[in-house]
Amino acid sequence: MINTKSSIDPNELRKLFPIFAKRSLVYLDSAATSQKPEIVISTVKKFYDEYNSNVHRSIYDISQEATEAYEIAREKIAKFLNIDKVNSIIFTKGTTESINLIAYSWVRHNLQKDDEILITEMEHHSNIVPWQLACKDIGAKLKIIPFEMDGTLSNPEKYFSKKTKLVSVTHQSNVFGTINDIDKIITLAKKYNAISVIDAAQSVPHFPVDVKALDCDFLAFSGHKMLGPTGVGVLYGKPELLEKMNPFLGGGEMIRSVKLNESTWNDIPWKFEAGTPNIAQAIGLGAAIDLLNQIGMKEIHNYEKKITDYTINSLKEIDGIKIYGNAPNRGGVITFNIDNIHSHDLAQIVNNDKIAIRAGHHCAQPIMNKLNVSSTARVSFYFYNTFDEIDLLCNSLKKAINLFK
Ligand code: 7TS
Repeated sequence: MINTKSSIDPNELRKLFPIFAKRSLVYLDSAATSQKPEIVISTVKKFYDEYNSNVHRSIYDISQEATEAYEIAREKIAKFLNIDKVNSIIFTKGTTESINLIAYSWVRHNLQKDDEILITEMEHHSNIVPWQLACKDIGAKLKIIPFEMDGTLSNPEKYFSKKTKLVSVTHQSNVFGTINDIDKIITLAKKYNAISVIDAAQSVPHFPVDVKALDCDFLAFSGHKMLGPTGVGVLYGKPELLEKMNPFLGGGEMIRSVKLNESTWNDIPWKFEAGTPNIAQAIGLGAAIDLLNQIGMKEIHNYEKKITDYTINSLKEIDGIKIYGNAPNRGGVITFNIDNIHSHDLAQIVNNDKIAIRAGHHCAQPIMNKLNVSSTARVSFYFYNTFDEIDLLCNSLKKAINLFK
């Protein structure tokens, strides 16, 4: 029997999300993007209703208010990650832009021909392609730590060498749900004098991440996967690295002075925030963090562990199901296929029961290639999912099997 007891009451917490009152929806795709609570929506609306203006530019009241709210959001993020130096938090568009920023502003200025970047075979495309592009420009090599068929990484040290200059690894896989031992990766990076980058897109939203304790060099995540609006994400970088790095995008706000033939740069983090940022979205992300803190990240993680165990047990009862990944330490993402039914057909059929699941390659084609499948179905959770919803999913999947008999 799975213990389903938790301090989280998903039925109560669901009431914070307007979408669940407005439509019948079993939403099992939070790894793609989370739903948005009323407090985030109203915080964004309040910005536009009451103090819409640009930041860091003007002395009139509403501009001061906007600047203060934007910078308070940055402070909330630093605190959430247990980071002392607020200037190490850069607002970006999301994980993808955060990783590209490192590839442009650090890698292209610090790597040389034949140097190596190390990633794993279980990365999202956004933690593969930026490095491929950079390696191509520099003549550097992209090396891969393969995953085992249970969705874990074994013996990563084998792939490090004196040439390894940067290692970038996902904290939690968006396909297998595996929570990787990033402490080990960061320790290895230090041993080999390489820069460590953590793709925390699937971890920061779901369990406590203590960046001070991790002591990684960079960490990237997206606001929209953690109750926040789309269009805002974060890059954490060690200030001593950020200080030395070249800017990413050039334009307004990232400068100290501009002459027609040369310019100098603003302090960090603003050196990396060219142009008008996503102000309302950043402030909305601050509201999301307040709510996550109220609910409790440990509690969220424990609840998601329980619903994940319950789902795996329930899915295993279904004939012809194959679940990919079986890591002992995992989060709320489960990927599977059912014999003779294409994952897109599965997603379509459960959609008729108002159940939203993801089907496809999950922006992780190298994983699909190794599993020898073109696509899979995937369910992923947040604290607003109930055990009843899992029963509805399993009934709907059984209906699909009967349809294809
Ligand atoms: N890294 C991981 C591990 C991810 O899961 C995602 C998005 C990204 C990076 C990119 O985040 P973005 O906000 O910049 O797009 N993952 C997914 C997913 O699994 N389904 O849709 C998006």
